[in-house]
Amino acid sequence: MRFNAIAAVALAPLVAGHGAVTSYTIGGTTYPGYEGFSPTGADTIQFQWPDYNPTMEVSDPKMRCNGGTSATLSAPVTAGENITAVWKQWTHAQGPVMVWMYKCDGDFGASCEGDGQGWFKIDQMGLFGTDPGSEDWGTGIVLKTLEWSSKVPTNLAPGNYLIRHELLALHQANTPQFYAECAQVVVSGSGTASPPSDKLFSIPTYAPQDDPGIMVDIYQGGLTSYSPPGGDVWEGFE
Ligand SMILES: *[C@@H]1O[C@H](CO)[C@@H](O)[C@H](O)[C@H]1NC(C)=O
Ligand SMILES: [Cu+2]
Repeated sequence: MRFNAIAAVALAPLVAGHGAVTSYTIGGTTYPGYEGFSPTGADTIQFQWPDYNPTMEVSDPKMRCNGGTSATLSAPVTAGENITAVWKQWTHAQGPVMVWMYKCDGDFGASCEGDGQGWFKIDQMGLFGTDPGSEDWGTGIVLKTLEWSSKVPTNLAPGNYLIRHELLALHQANTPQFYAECAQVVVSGSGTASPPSDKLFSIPTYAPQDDPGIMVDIYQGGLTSYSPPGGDVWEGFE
């Protein structure tokens, strides 16, 4: 949202309108995400976070999982299967969708909060048309369909992983808004692959704040192509 005087009148409902991943579907089974303002301690696969406010700085600790650090549940997924994130509502149609994973050292919990340079992209979509003022963006698809489906790399090594869905809203010039949530999944399969170090990033601060994919005015300067911050997807074959 633009926090101008008119919007401020209706601030609370607008902020709630940003939405979050409220459930995940894997292999025909639905797992609970987090709806915000739920009673604390709800059983979810998603890290529970404190508020719906956008994260504005790529270095903000809330970048990682919107301030959440743990969940009581996890969902099983076989490498090569898709994970579909479902939003109850979403507001903005300009900006990329980025989906990241992180391999835990062992168990979920305090030792698996996403520390260090361990995050890799499994899926992303930025601008797929030529008019950045249009809804031809990954987040434009989320606006219309309220879901995003991503394939877990077929040869990804089994283990406990976090999956992080990140919507970067770019509708306001040079004022990026990040919305990210993390969930716990247990990957099975016979894969042995792990991403090479050039595909691994730390979150927060996977890119500088002045990255052209972050600090951008999509309405000026004849922008016709766009690269999401944080590099390419790891296809899973290395
Ligand atoms: C699975 O995810 C990929 C992206 O990783 C997507 O292209 C494909 O459409 C998805 N399949 C289904 C059935 O949703
Ligand atoms: Cu907004």
